[in-house]
Formats: sequence, C-alpha cells, structure tokens
Amino acid sequence: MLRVGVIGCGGMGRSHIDRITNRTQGAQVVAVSDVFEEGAKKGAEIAGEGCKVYTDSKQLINDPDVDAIVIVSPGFAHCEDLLEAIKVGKRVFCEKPLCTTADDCKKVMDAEAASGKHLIQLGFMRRYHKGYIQIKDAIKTGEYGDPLIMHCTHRNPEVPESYNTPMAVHDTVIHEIDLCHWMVDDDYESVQVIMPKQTRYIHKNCKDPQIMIMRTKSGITIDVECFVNCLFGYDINCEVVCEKAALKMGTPIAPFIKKDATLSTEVSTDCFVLFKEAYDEEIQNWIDCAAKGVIEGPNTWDGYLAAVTADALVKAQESGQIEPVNTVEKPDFYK
Ligand code: ISE
Repeated sequence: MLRVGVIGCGGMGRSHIDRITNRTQGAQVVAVSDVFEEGAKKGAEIAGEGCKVYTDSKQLINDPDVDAIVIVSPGFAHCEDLLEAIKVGKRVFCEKPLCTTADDCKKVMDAEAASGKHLIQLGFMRRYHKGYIQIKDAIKTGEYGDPLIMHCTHRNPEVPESYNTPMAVHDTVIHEIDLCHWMVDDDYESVQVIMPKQTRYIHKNCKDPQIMIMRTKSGITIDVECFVNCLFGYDINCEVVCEKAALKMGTPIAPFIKKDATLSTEVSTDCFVLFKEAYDEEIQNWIDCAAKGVIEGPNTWDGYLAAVTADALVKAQESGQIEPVNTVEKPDFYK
C-alpha cells in the first residue's frame, strides 16, 4: 500500500483525497497539509481515522510514514515543495502548473535530472481521456500517414469576472498545449494568437473568443479555438488531419434521442463530469507506476515545455505576431 501525503486541501485537493480513499486502489492518504488548519482538518476527515494533519508542507514531505506526495496547493507554492521532495527522493503527483514561471520549471527539471530518478508526474489528466488515447494510438499505427494539421475547440459556458485574457492560455488552452504535442510526439517551435470578432457577453478584462495557433518543430500546425463564454456548454473537440485520413475525437457521453420528430443530445457543462474517468485513471496509473518506480504520464519536461509555450502565447496575445518558443535542448534524461 502506497502511503500518500496530500499538500493543499482546497476543492481539488479534497477531490484527490476522496479519489485515493474511495475510487482508486493501492494507496492510502496518511497525511494532509494546508496552510489553513481548518482546511487540512476537512481533508483529513475524508481520508478517515489516523490521517495526520500538518500546516507545514515541509514536515509532511519529511514524514517517514509518507512514501509519496500529491501537490494540489496553488501554483506559486509548487517549486519549493517539488525541490524538497526531490531532495528526499519521494515520488510526486503535482497538479498543473508545474511552477508558475519557466525559470522555476527549469530549476525543478535540473534538480530531478541531477537526482537521476524520474519522480514527478504532472496533472494533465486529459492524456487519460479515451478519446485522445484512441487518436494517438491510431496515428502511431502509421496507417493514416503523417499528421499535418490539428483543429481543436475548447469552449466553456462562462467564466467569472476574475478571468482575464492571459488565463485563456494559463487555465484553459494549457490542456491543448500539453495534449497536442503529446499526441503527435513533437515539441513546439512557434505560436501566434488571432483575435476574431469579440462576443458581447464577455467581461472587460478578457478577450473572447481567441484562436491560438501552435506550430511544432516538424511543421504540424495546430489551431485552438478558445471560447470561454460560449454560453451553451463545456464543448471540447479535436480533429487530426493526416496525409490519408482525418481522425476526429468522438465526444458525446450522452445518448442521441429521437422524439417528436427531433434528434437531440446533451452537451456537458462541467469539465469534472466530462473528464471524470480521466481524473480517476491518471491517479490510478500514478499509483500503479509508483510501485514499479516509473512515470508513464506527463513529466517534468512536459511541465517546462508547457510553461515556455504558455509564455510565448501570452506574448503573442499582446503582439499579434508569430512568437518563437525558446526552450533549452530536451535533456537526454527526458528522451
Ligand atoms: C479549468 O481550470 C480547466 O481545467 C478546464 O478544463 C478549462 O476548460 C477551464 O477554462 C479552466 O478554467
């Protein structure tokens, strides 16, 4: 049984504690921490009797009863805890982002590589969604030729007033940044953002919709329509155009109903409903991999690449120009 300590007991933290306690196998939450003691206690209640409560994440990381760590604290707090976990050689599942700056991501990547052990998995859970896996597997067969273009849509029904233009990159399209390069096994070279006619239903600090374009090193061109006040639902689509075929992800989770001379189906409005299974799968895979001492999911390189690409996209939102994605050479350790 993997003994897990969870850092951060907000909504997502409590959801992971519940997942490890009630919906996955092979691990148990033995300690939780949160800077707010009340929050930590709420988390411990979900884990059940005997779960230790900390307000200092360093103490949790160094607790000899904790084998592995789940980091679900706010992004700005990740770097220090990741470096501490690497120092003591404990395995980590870290919710996105890896760190809030590309420099901090690089620091963590260098420390992990120097430790000689792959310890960190990043919470890009969409890699565990069946629809994307099916497309990735289909591309890998070679039957359809090389991928050339990808079209994605990422629509939210609405976002709060606190959501601003850069968040369309950091909170929303960050999923496609990770997914798209993973599906075609390539890294990014440049990005661009085009602002179409704007919806009247958006708040003043957010441009919406936006079209983000990412070009990979081999030339694959990816367009992502990001539309976070589309009003009608949480609507996620992906199509990969290859030399001999177009592969479109099957999305509906609801049945098609024919009634009163009408064909209808439901559009989800909630990412936690649409990707519920993916969240469970990613944690189960992390637990299973911990027993084998490997990481199969997104790793520290993916976190670093996402951070550098996101910075370039935010720059492109302002400049309207094609912006380069300037990463360091991928270290052999991550190849
Ligand atoms: C949110 O954090 C997510 O992860 C959702 O998938 C995304 O659609 C939303 O825009 C984000 O705020």
